[in-house]
Amino acid sequence: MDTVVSMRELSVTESVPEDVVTLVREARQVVALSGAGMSAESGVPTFREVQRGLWERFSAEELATPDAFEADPALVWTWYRWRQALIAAVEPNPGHRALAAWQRHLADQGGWLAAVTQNVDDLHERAGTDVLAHLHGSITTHRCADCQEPVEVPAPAYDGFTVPPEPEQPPRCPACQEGLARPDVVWFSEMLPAEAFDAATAAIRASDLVIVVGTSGIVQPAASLPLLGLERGVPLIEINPEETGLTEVMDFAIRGRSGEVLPRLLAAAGIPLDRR
Ligand code: BJW
Ligand code: ZN
Repeated sequence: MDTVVSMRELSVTESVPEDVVTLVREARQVVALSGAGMSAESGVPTFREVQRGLWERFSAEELATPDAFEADPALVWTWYRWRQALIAAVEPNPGHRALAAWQRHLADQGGWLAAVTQNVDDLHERAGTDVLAHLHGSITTHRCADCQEPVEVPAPAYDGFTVPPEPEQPPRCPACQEGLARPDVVWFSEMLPAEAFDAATAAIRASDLVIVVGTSGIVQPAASLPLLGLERGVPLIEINPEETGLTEVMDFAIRGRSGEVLPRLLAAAGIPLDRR
């Protein structure tokens, strides 16, 4: 396959090659698709890491499902409350800030950068990025698992770094008095929010560069989004320390951490990083 042969895998220790720098410098309509690796350097664990404490026997795939919540609501609820507290306690990293700077730079030039994230955290926003689509929802808002009405839930009382010793029951929905509150995220087997997914596909269809950062590229349908760019011949660049399910369709794969690679790439392309 041509794409495999032409894909260039680059180590972060090499200087960023001129053809990647040129793509970044000349792009005007960019889609950045981010995954958990984007927030890893902020201290948010990815889904592939071994978990600690109450959840050490479970993989993320076993907890992020409607069946898991039904079987043990307190276990799943407390996992999300702990992650919510952790996210509130950490800061955006240089990768998040570089993407925000790139978005501002392109807007100044009459272009755009559409941030499409699978992450349920708000670290892109806290770095100053206007996020087009949260494909898998948000960990900070809640809704009723039965009637789907929004449920107001106070911020968790944990410090964000200590795993709670005991599982805690989710509150009941005040609207129907029946269902349990759940995080407003997308679990396996659930549909993605149509508005977010449609916005992401429209952005990719209008883009002239797609950059895929910190995702294993195996969870569908998000992992298929870059293929819409591929169909149109849009250049695809991956930033990830590891090979992913999307590597073989990439034009360039830069092997390194997003918090290091993104600032270097933008600096090499002459995009100012430090306006905030
Ligand atoms: C760094 C780094 C650093 C580390 N810098 N990088 C077609 C075929 C087969 C299966 C399916 C299919 N279509 C649908 C499915 C089923 C399923 C699916 O895809 N399963 C796969 C496992 C195969 N998809 C769904 O169920 C979706 N719904 C759906 O399709 O509905 C219609 C339908 C239903 C049923 C059947 C058919 C159709 C919903 C998917 C929802 C995913 N939800 C989660 C949880 C969200 C809430 C929460 O946060 O808890 O979303 S699961 C989890 O995976 C989370 C993530 O957003 C998502 C993606 O993970 P991500 O971001 O890629 O993270 P990791 O941990 O996997 O990878 C981290 C990467 O970072 C690694 O590559 C590291 O190397 C890298 N990294 N440090 C840069 N410093
Ligand atoms: Zn309800």
